[in-house]
Amino acid sequence: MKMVFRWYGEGNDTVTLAQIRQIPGVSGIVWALHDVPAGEEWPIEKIMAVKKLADRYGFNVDVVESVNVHEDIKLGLKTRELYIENYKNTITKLARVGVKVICYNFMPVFDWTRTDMAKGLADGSTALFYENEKIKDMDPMELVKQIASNPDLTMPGWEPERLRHLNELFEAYKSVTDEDLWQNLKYFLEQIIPVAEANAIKMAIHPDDPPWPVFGLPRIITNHENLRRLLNLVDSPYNALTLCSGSLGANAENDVPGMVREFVDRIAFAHIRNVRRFDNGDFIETSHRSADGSLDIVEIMKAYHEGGFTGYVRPDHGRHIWGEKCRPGYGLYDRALGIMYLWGIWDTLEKRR
Ligand code: DNO
Repeated sequence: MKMVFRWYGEGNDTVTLAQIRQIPGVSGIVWALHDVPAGEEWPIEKIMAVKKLADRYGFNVDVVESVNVHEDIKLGLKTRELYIENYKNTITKLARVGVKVICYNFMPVFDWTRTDMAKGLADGSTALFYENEKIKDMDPMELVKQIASNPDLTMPGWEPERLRHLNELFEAYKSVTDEDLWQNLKYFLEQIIPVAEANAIKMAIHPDDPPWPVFGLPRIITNHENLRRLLNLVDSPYNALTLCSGSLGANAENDVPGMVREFVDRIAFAHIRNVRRFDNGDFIETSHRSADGSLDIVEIMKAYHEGGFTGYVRPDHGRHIWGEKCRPGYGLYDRALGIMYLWGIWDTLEKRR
């Protein structure tokens, strides 16, 4: 496996490349042009600038997370043609700096959703939390207002640009069923996968987080059967997965090691994190350690190892520990601890081989 670390860019992240370089075994940064709105073509100069910076620290830029998909594509509107064209051009440009994997998602309107960015854990740290009842009763506009009024709450995927047209978007999605969303995803993939293939870039879809509908919006990348369906929409190794253990694992019915075993050849990118699930459907993100959460991270790593996984891995969200002020879930310390846990498991498995 190739270990990589998500980095939001200079001036946009509390973690520095100099710090990341001191985490053992990290070969690349997972990056994006966070200031380019979804649907627009990425400017080559900006892409080159990230590459130049990464080179200075000896990091590869193989994995991009994310090139966001414009809502018109998900909604299947006529205007999608322009945005698909832009997407294709971005893929081609990313190939010029050696990108190998593009992570994206197909969640309507919102990306990942939580109700509390800093819920206290018993050890005094804080972590991202999802409270089922709260979401059920919540007007999404309320959540958006909270986020807009508190810069510390910024979550990727909840960019102001995306949220500006929220009412219209909700209106537009009213008539979109799960099946429509599948059709729109198929249409998108049929157009972009040949371009990805020609550029040797794997398109790795991220599962929906949490893996169930929120605010009445459809969500389809949620379980084993649907991952299988996704891979069959376009049967190419370039139509691949970002298998996120924490997203899928929020639903106790999802057998994450089983998914890894079945799909390992089509997983381009592994997001690894643990979550503790509660009986009422709430969940909180924990340290990576198996004993701390509901997911057996050792078993998940074993499944990757047995499958001969050679793709990219990143520690996913971490807790906020040792007083660190950082983007929710994206501090330095707990993700670095997570990496050492993952390496510990992996190196032991390697030695036993
Ligand atoms: C959350 C991330 C997601 C992910 C997107 C992929 O921390 O895992 O925001 O980047 O869903 O497009």
